[in-house]
Amino acid sequence: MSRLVVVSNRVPLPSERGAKAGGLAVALADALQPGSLWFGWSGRRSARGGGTTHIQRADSITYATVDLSEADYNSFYVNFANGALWPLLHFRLGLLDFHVEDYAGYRAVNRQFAAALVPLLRPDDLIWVHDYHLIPMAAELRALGVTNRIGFFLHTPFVPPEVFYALPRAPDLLANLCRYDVVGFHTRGYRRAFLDCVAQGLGVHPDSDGRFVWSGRPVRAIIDPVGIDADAFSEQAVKASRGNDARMLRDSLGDKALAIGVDRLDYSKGLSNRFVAIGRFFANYPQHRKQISVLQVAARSREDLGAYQRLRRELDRIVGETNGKYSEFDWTPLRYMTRAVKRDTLAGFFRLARLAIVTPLRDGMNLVAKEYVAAQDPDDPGVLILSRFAGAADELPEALIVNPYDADEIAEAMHHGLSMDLAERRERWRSLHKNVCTNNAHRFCTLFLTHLARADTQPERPSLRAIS
Ligand code: GDG
Repeated sequence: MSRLVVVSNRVPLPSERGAKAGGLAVALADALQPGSLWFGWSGRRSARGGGTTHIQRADSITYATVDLSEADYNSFYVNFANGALWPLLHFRLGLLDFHVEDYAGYRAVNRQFAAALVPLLRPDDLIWVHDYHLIPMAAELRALGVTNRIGFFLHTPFVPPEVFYALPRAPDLLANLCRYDVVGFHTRGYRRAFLDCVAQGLGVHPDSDGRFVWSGRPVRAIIDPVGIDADAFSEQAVKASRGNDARMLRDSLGDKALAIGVDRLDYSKGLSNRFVAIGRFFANYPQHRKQISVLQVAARSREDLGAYQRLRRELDRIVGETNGKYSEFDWTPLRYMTRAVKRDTLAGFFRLARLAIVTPLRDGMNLVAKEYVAAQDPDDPGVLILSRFAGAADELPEALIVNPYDADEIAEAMHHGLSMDLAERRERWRSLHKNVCTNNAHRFCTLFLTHLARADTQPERPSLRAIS
């Protein structure tokens, strides 16, 4: 059997796990069989940058990491990946801040990563690269003579040509993305957008299965929604709901219900709009005042970027206004924290919550929606309010689907969710839960790796040339 080599920007080192267990580590846990290798950035900045590869082993998995220099960290990670690509891929052209030297830095770090990875590779390794930071990895590995099968999964949305081509150097980036054997997206819509960009920008016409030939190699674009380990999360939620943190939260609520939001503090997550909608809810439905508190956990992220600093100030302001307007001496409508919470504690909080408010303006998938469903008590489940612009909405239509820009609609969904009878809550939850259990982390990894293992690496075949 081939060895799996995972490549991602941040490597979740065993020594660092805890409060920040990210979605990627959870989604890939199943695929990482003993013997696998995980390669990427150490999270450290050092004067010499990526000169040395640090190797750690835990549970028969090898973690290989490199540092970044301060200059590379700024151009690759802060400025291009998160200051240009992230807003672009979330339809936020107004926030796109492109500088050609940052793109050069992005390309250079991908080249450094490829050079550090090559000595660790074996001829039959399957290489699985993750996310927008590392789009040029395959091209850089190929330039160094790597002939292995290489796949890429994009965790964000992909955008249609009229948005994508606003990015200077977009054709170069897209041509690099087409150097993989398999390119995976969460939804049909994202794959469609990618194939439209390929057709429009590269003049190549993919077939109805998402296959085409680029640079002499067959490429296949697939739909593979990311999932969670629903059973494990559910167990964690049951256990944590009996633990200390859940008890303290329950005691602090008294007889009031809980609504919960959990997101990285990111403008894509729609937190400003959500907070305005929560104010609207208490204005439009005064009968719920003092009956429910909303807890928003918004772990700080990417604090080096101005857009994130501005967002944080804006959220502080809206929370202050909302609480100033509606609080009573014995009741706070909106509890807001910008520190991360431990994963098992979160699972317990999800189980306590009567409502989850998951309203990103755009989101590749959104795992919180799936975690909330997995954490519920089947006999008395809560209600999920979900943005139509999260990839998860494609799979979870039995949630209360809302337009995250419409404060009245979110307020109405909160009222609807709180008024919903037990029979309807159970019926909706059963369908949601079935989906979360079926489209789980195991299926996500197996589907991708099956496609990758079967990828046709032969140079251009006549049948494919005819359609390109
Ligand atoms: C990207 C895409 C796509 C959140 N706060 C805390 C915490 N979390 C955990 C959640 C969840 C994960 O982090 C966040 O996953 P999301 O999917 O919601 O969002 P992104 O971080 O933006 O992830 C997204 C995902 O990749 C996977 O493909 O779904 O669309 O943007 O697991 O529970 N975990 C802990 N403390 C926190 O305070 N421990």
